[in-house]
Order: sequence, then C-alpha cells, then structure tokens
Amino acid sequence: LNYVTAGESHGPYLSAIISGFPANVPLSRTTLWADLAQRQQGYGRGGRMQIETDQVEVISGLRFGRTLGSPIGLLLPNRDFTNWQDVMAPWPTAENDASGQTSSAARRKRTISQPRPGHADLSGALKYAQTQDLRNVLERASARETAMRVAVGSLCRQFLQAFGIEILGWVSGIGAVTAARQARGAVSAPQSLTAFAKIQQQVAADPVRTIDPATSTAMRTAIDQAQAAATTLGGRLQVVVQGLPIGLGSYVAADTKLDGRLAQALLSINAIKGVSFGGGFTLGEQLGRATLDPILATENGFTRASNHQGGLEGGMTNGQPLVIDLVMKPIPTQPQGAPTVDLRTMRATGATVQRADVTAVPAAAVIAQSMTAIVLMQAFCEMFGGDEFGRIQAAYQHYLTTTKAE
Ligand code: EPS
Repeated sequence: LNYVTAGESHGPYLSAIISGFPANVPLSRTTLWADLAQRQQGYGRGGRMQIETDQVEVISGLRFGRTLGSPIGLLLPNRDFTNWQDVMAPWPTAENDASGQTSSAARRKRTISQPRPGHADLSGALKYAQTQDLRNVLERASARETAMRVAVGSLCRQFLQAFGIEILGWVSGIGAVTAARQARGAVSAPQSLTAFAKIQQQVAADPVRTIDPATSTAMRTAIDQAQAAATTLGGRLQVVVQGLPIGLGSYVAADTKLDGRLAQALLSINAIKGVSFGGGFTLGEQLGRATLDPILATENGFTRASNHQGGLEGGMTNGQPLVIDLVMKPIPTQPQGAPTVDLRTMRATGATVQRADVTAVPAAAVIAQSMTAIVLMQAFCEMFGGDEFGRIQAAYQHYLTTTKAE
C-alpha cells in the first residue's frame, strides 16, 4: 500500500493516488467526508476554511462502495482557485508569461519576495531556484496538502475498523493550557471499543478536539488571547489506537520497526516538531524497574499491568493501546509580519503577511490520526496479505487463534 498526493494550495485541484489497496473492502463516503470535515473544523482556523468544502471525489478504484484492487484516485477541487485563476494557472495566460512575470500592479501583489521565517520559503527558494517568486515554494509547502492525507487516511481507517482497530487523534494542549492527567489517562487506558467510541464522539463534537469541557473553554480563551495579541499558538496532540493485535511491525530490520515508521509519518505533518511513545521523554528520568509493563496471563492470551511503553516493544505492537504524543509549533505566519530580508533588495524588512490560522492543532490531530491509519494499514497488509479483503480477514483470524496462550 502506497500513496502520492499532488496539488498546490490555491491551484485548481488536490489529488492523490493510492496503490495496493486490497480488493472488496467496503468504504463509506459519509465517513470519508466526515473525516475531512473534522480536519476543516477547529476553533482558531482562518478564513480559508469558510471557502472550502472538502468533499473528495473518488475517481477510480471503487465500484458501488467496494474497492476493486486497482489504484484509487482521489480528487478535490480547491474552491479558492476561482479567486486565484490568473495567479495559479497551470499554463501561461495573457497576463502571466512562462517566467511568472505579471503585467498588472494588482497581480504583482501576489508575487512574494519576503521569505517568512519558520516556513519552507527561504530554504525552498534557494534549493529550487525560486527566489523570483516564493509562491512557487509556499503553494506546495502549505498545509492545504494535508486534506489529501486525511482522505487517504480515512480509507485506511475504515479498513482497520473492520478489524476492530480504532484510532483517535485529540488535542491534549494548546499553548500553556494542557489537559489534566486524569483526562489523558481516560483516553489512553485499555478499554472496550464501545467506551472508546464515546470518547471519539466527544472529541469530534468539541470545538478544539479535546475531552473535558473546562480544558476546552480554557483553550479557546487562550486562542482568543493569541488572536487579540496578533500572534499564533501551537500545542500538543495525542494519538491513541485501541484494538491492535500483537506483532505489527518487526524487530528484524531498521526499516520494519513500527515506531520508526510512525515517527517518520507523523513528523512529516506540517509544524510537528516532536514525537514520543508512551512515557516518552519522561522515561529517561526514571529507574528501569518503574518503566516496565509487567506481563500477565489472561484466559485467552496476555496482557500488561501498565503501558509505559505506549504499546510498542522491539518495534512491534504489544497488544496494549498505542499511545503517541506530538508537539506542534505555533504557526509561523504572524499577522503583523516577521523579521526577514527582501530577496529583491537584500534589505531587512518587517512584513510578509499571508492569510493564516491562529492555531491548527485541532486539524493536526485529525491529520495525525490519518497518518497513523496509513502506517498501521501498511504494516497490517504486509503481515496479513494485501490482495483481497476476505482472505485478509481469514489470515487475521488464523493469526489471532495461533497467538493465544497455550
Ligand atoms: C496555510 C495557510 C492558510 C490555511 C491553510 C494552510 O491558507 P491560505 O493561505 O489560503 O489562507 O488556511 O490551510 C488550508 C488551506 C487547509 O486546507 O488546511 C499554510 O500556509 O500552510
């Protein structure tokens, strides 16, 4: 299972192609669109989300709601493109020649020469020789692309759900406001899928995707304050996966280790600066004995007395909930601009303002949930076969019966 996305933030479309998705998997458009809508929500988002309605079309690989085993094509029009046709046209227009030069003062405004610190602007411009117009960099570097990752991830999440695997990305902190320890524990504790579904619904209905109402209110106040102070906020998010089998991923080689693969996928999300599993960085401060998860025998298998390892040992799932914490930096674009150098004059300047959000931590939690789904489905299909849904189900059932305690 693999995928590639294409598309610029204000170009005509975003698209993706997924290859290696098994045949006969039932998929729901309602769920797909609901996942995309979740990414668009979130207190602190800017004006762009009022313009877009991310209802991805499936243009291949699906017939009457079941996959064909052929590449799945996904297409999403950028509604905002109507306002950018002359700026983002794929071919030269009367006003814009191939070098990207523009003829009218109004259009020239959209050529960018002041790289914003914190974004891909400067390094990208130098790397791809785009210093004449940084738009050639920032259009693709924009987090708009993550809409397609959520679309791909939604299909993977639906596949995993058929095996009783449930994933939740939620917001555990915005700025200095963090969810209480007890609330965090409630999400990541091993629990029934019914109990977990309640938490999923609660998070989905919350304006900042967090779990307790008091924290949610405090987070929104922090966002209002940041907006009033003309700045932005980052935060923390957590991904929890329930219902995993033992043994996804492998210890046998560096590139098969599931924690490494998850870390790459999650760190590839815009503005994510750190990732940790289970006890994470706090494990480094403790005595070894306190960080173990004692093995217990149950009627039909094994369980653990605790989950300091976050559900991963030796690069494999160990049957406990997967618990991943992420940190997101504040969105670098500042409403009042940021100190930089104009690439045309090489003089210090104070402002390059692109429209942006105050915070996108709630959206990032949905994206993290999606990236996790993609990696887990890849590992799952490597282990149980990737051609056909019914055979994968049979292989999975067989595995579950053979890994039970004697
Ligand atoms: C983004 C800037 C803003 C965000 C955008 C990501 O867009 P615009 O430049 O059109 O105001 O709204 O996010 C999305 C469009 C999205 O779908 O998440 C950026 O620079 O990364």
